[in-house]
Amino acid sequence: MDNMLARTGGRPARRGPRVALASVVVGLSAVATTMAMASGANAGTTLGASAAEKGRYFGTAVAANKLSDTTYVGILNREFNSVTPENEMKWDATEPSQGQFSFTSADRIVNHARANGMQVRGHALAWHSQQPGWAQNLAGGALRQAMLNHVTQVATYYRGKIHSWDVVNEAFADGGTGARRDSNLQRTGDDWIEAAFRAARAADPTAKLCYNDYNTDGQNAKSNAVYAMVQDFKARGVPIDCVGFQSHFNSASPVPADYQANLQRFADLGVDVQITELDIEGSGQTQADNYGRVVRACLAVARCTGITVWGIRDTDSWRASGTPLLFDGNGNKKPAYTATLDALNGGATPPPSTPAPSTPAPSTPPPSGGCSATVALNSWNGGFVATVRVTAGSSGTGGWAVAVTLPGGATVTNTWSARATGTSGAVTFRNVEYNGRLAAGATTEFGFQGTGAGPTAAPTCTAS
Ligand code: 9MR
Repeated sequence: MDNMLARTGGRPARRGPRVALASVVVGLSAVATTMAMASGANAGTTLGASAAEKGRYFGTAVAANKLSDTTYVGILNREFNSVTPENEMKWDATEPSQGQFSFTSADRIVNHARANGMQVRGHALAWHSQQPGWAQNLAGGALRQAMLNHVTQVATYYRGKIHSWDVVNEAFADGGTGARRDSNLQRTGDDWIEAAFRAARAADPTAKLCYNDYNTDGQNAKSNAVYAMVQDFKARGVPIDCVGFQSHFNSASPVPADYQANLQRFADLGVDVQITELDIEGSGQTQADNYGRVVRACLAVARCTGITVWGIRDTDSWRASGTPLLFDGNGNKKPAYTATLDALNGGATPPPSTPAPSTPAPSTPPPSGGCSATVALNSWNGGFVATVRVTAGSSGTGGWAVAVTLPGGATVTNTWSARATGTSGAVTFRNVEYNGRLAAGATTEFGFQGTGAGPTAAPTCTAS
């Protein structure tokens, strides 16, 4: 590990779970995670330092039970400046019984990373796979609520420690349909993905929020469907900051010819792109060339902010027989390692631009005038998510306040993109810094989550 990077991560890990759902608001704030930039002696000689010279991170999946393997830890600390827990943050690991959270294994990885100046990618909050048995047996409103609670609790516990979260993993089907993957989560309603992103933003406004998938590395029906979703999220103000491309390659699924172009078209939507689970089956120069291509593609896309390989040594891989990684079973560097390092040290490319917040604030001075608001409700037995659309009147707004009346017994548990006053009965939601100023006819959205029944009466909007 590069010493310069090590010094950037010196804050002590905070211990002990934070409690339940925040009852007041966490407003969406611009995500400004400072990239560790190395310029020290190791630049050009290790993956992490060389990537940092290009304004990127270079990470690996880590398994907590290997942190006692000295060869493994030696390579980890020397070469990488980002880690992704391979299994330890998944739903089955972190909430084995409903409402009972277990962070011991994930904490081992997070604490190791922080002690060594490495960033952490959180993986994964909501996924059809690796669910605990109790969640597999839930459906409908109960599952939706359990999923949102899981997202909220885990993202809250790790608030401030996660560079990027894979909020939703693998939600689209393979094949040519571009459809969503059928799953218990999908059967709770199409909006489960955006609900998860909103809950994650409310819980940790500092983490970048990613959608992560495989077989989306080139342009195809599946990646087109993800593209359309991201485009729609950006248009409607659903908080999404990044798209993860897993990049598991082998002879049946090679690095696509349009890999770089595909990364670029997503970046052009206004999100960061990240290579999240890279492994390439093979050996020798062919494998090395493929690694080089992938790294150069990322460096050529300004908003490709980092690369994570899915394990350290071939023997650590979920596909060990395909020898898909950068180090052999003895921890020796393979030709693929050299090609990767050479590519990282190659020609100059612009560093990633500072990501824009999901909804940039208009720079025009605040006008005044009226506004109106409508509520779209997604309700289930015992809870709801309300999405409120605010529309400025003919004079525009300099700020707005939306008054909502909740039925008896209902309580607001989470709010995003607004600040709430009160949690039950008459609740007023006011704009946050970036979404108060609306030009005539312009709209913005905020949302809140609650227990009990959602509002039935129309909200009233007051502009300032
Ligand atoms: O590498 C992970 C392996 O140890 C687990 O057994 C497997 C179970 O689903 O998940 C592997 O990681 C997956 C990742 O979480 C999501 N994308 C596909 C990865 C490889 O299966």
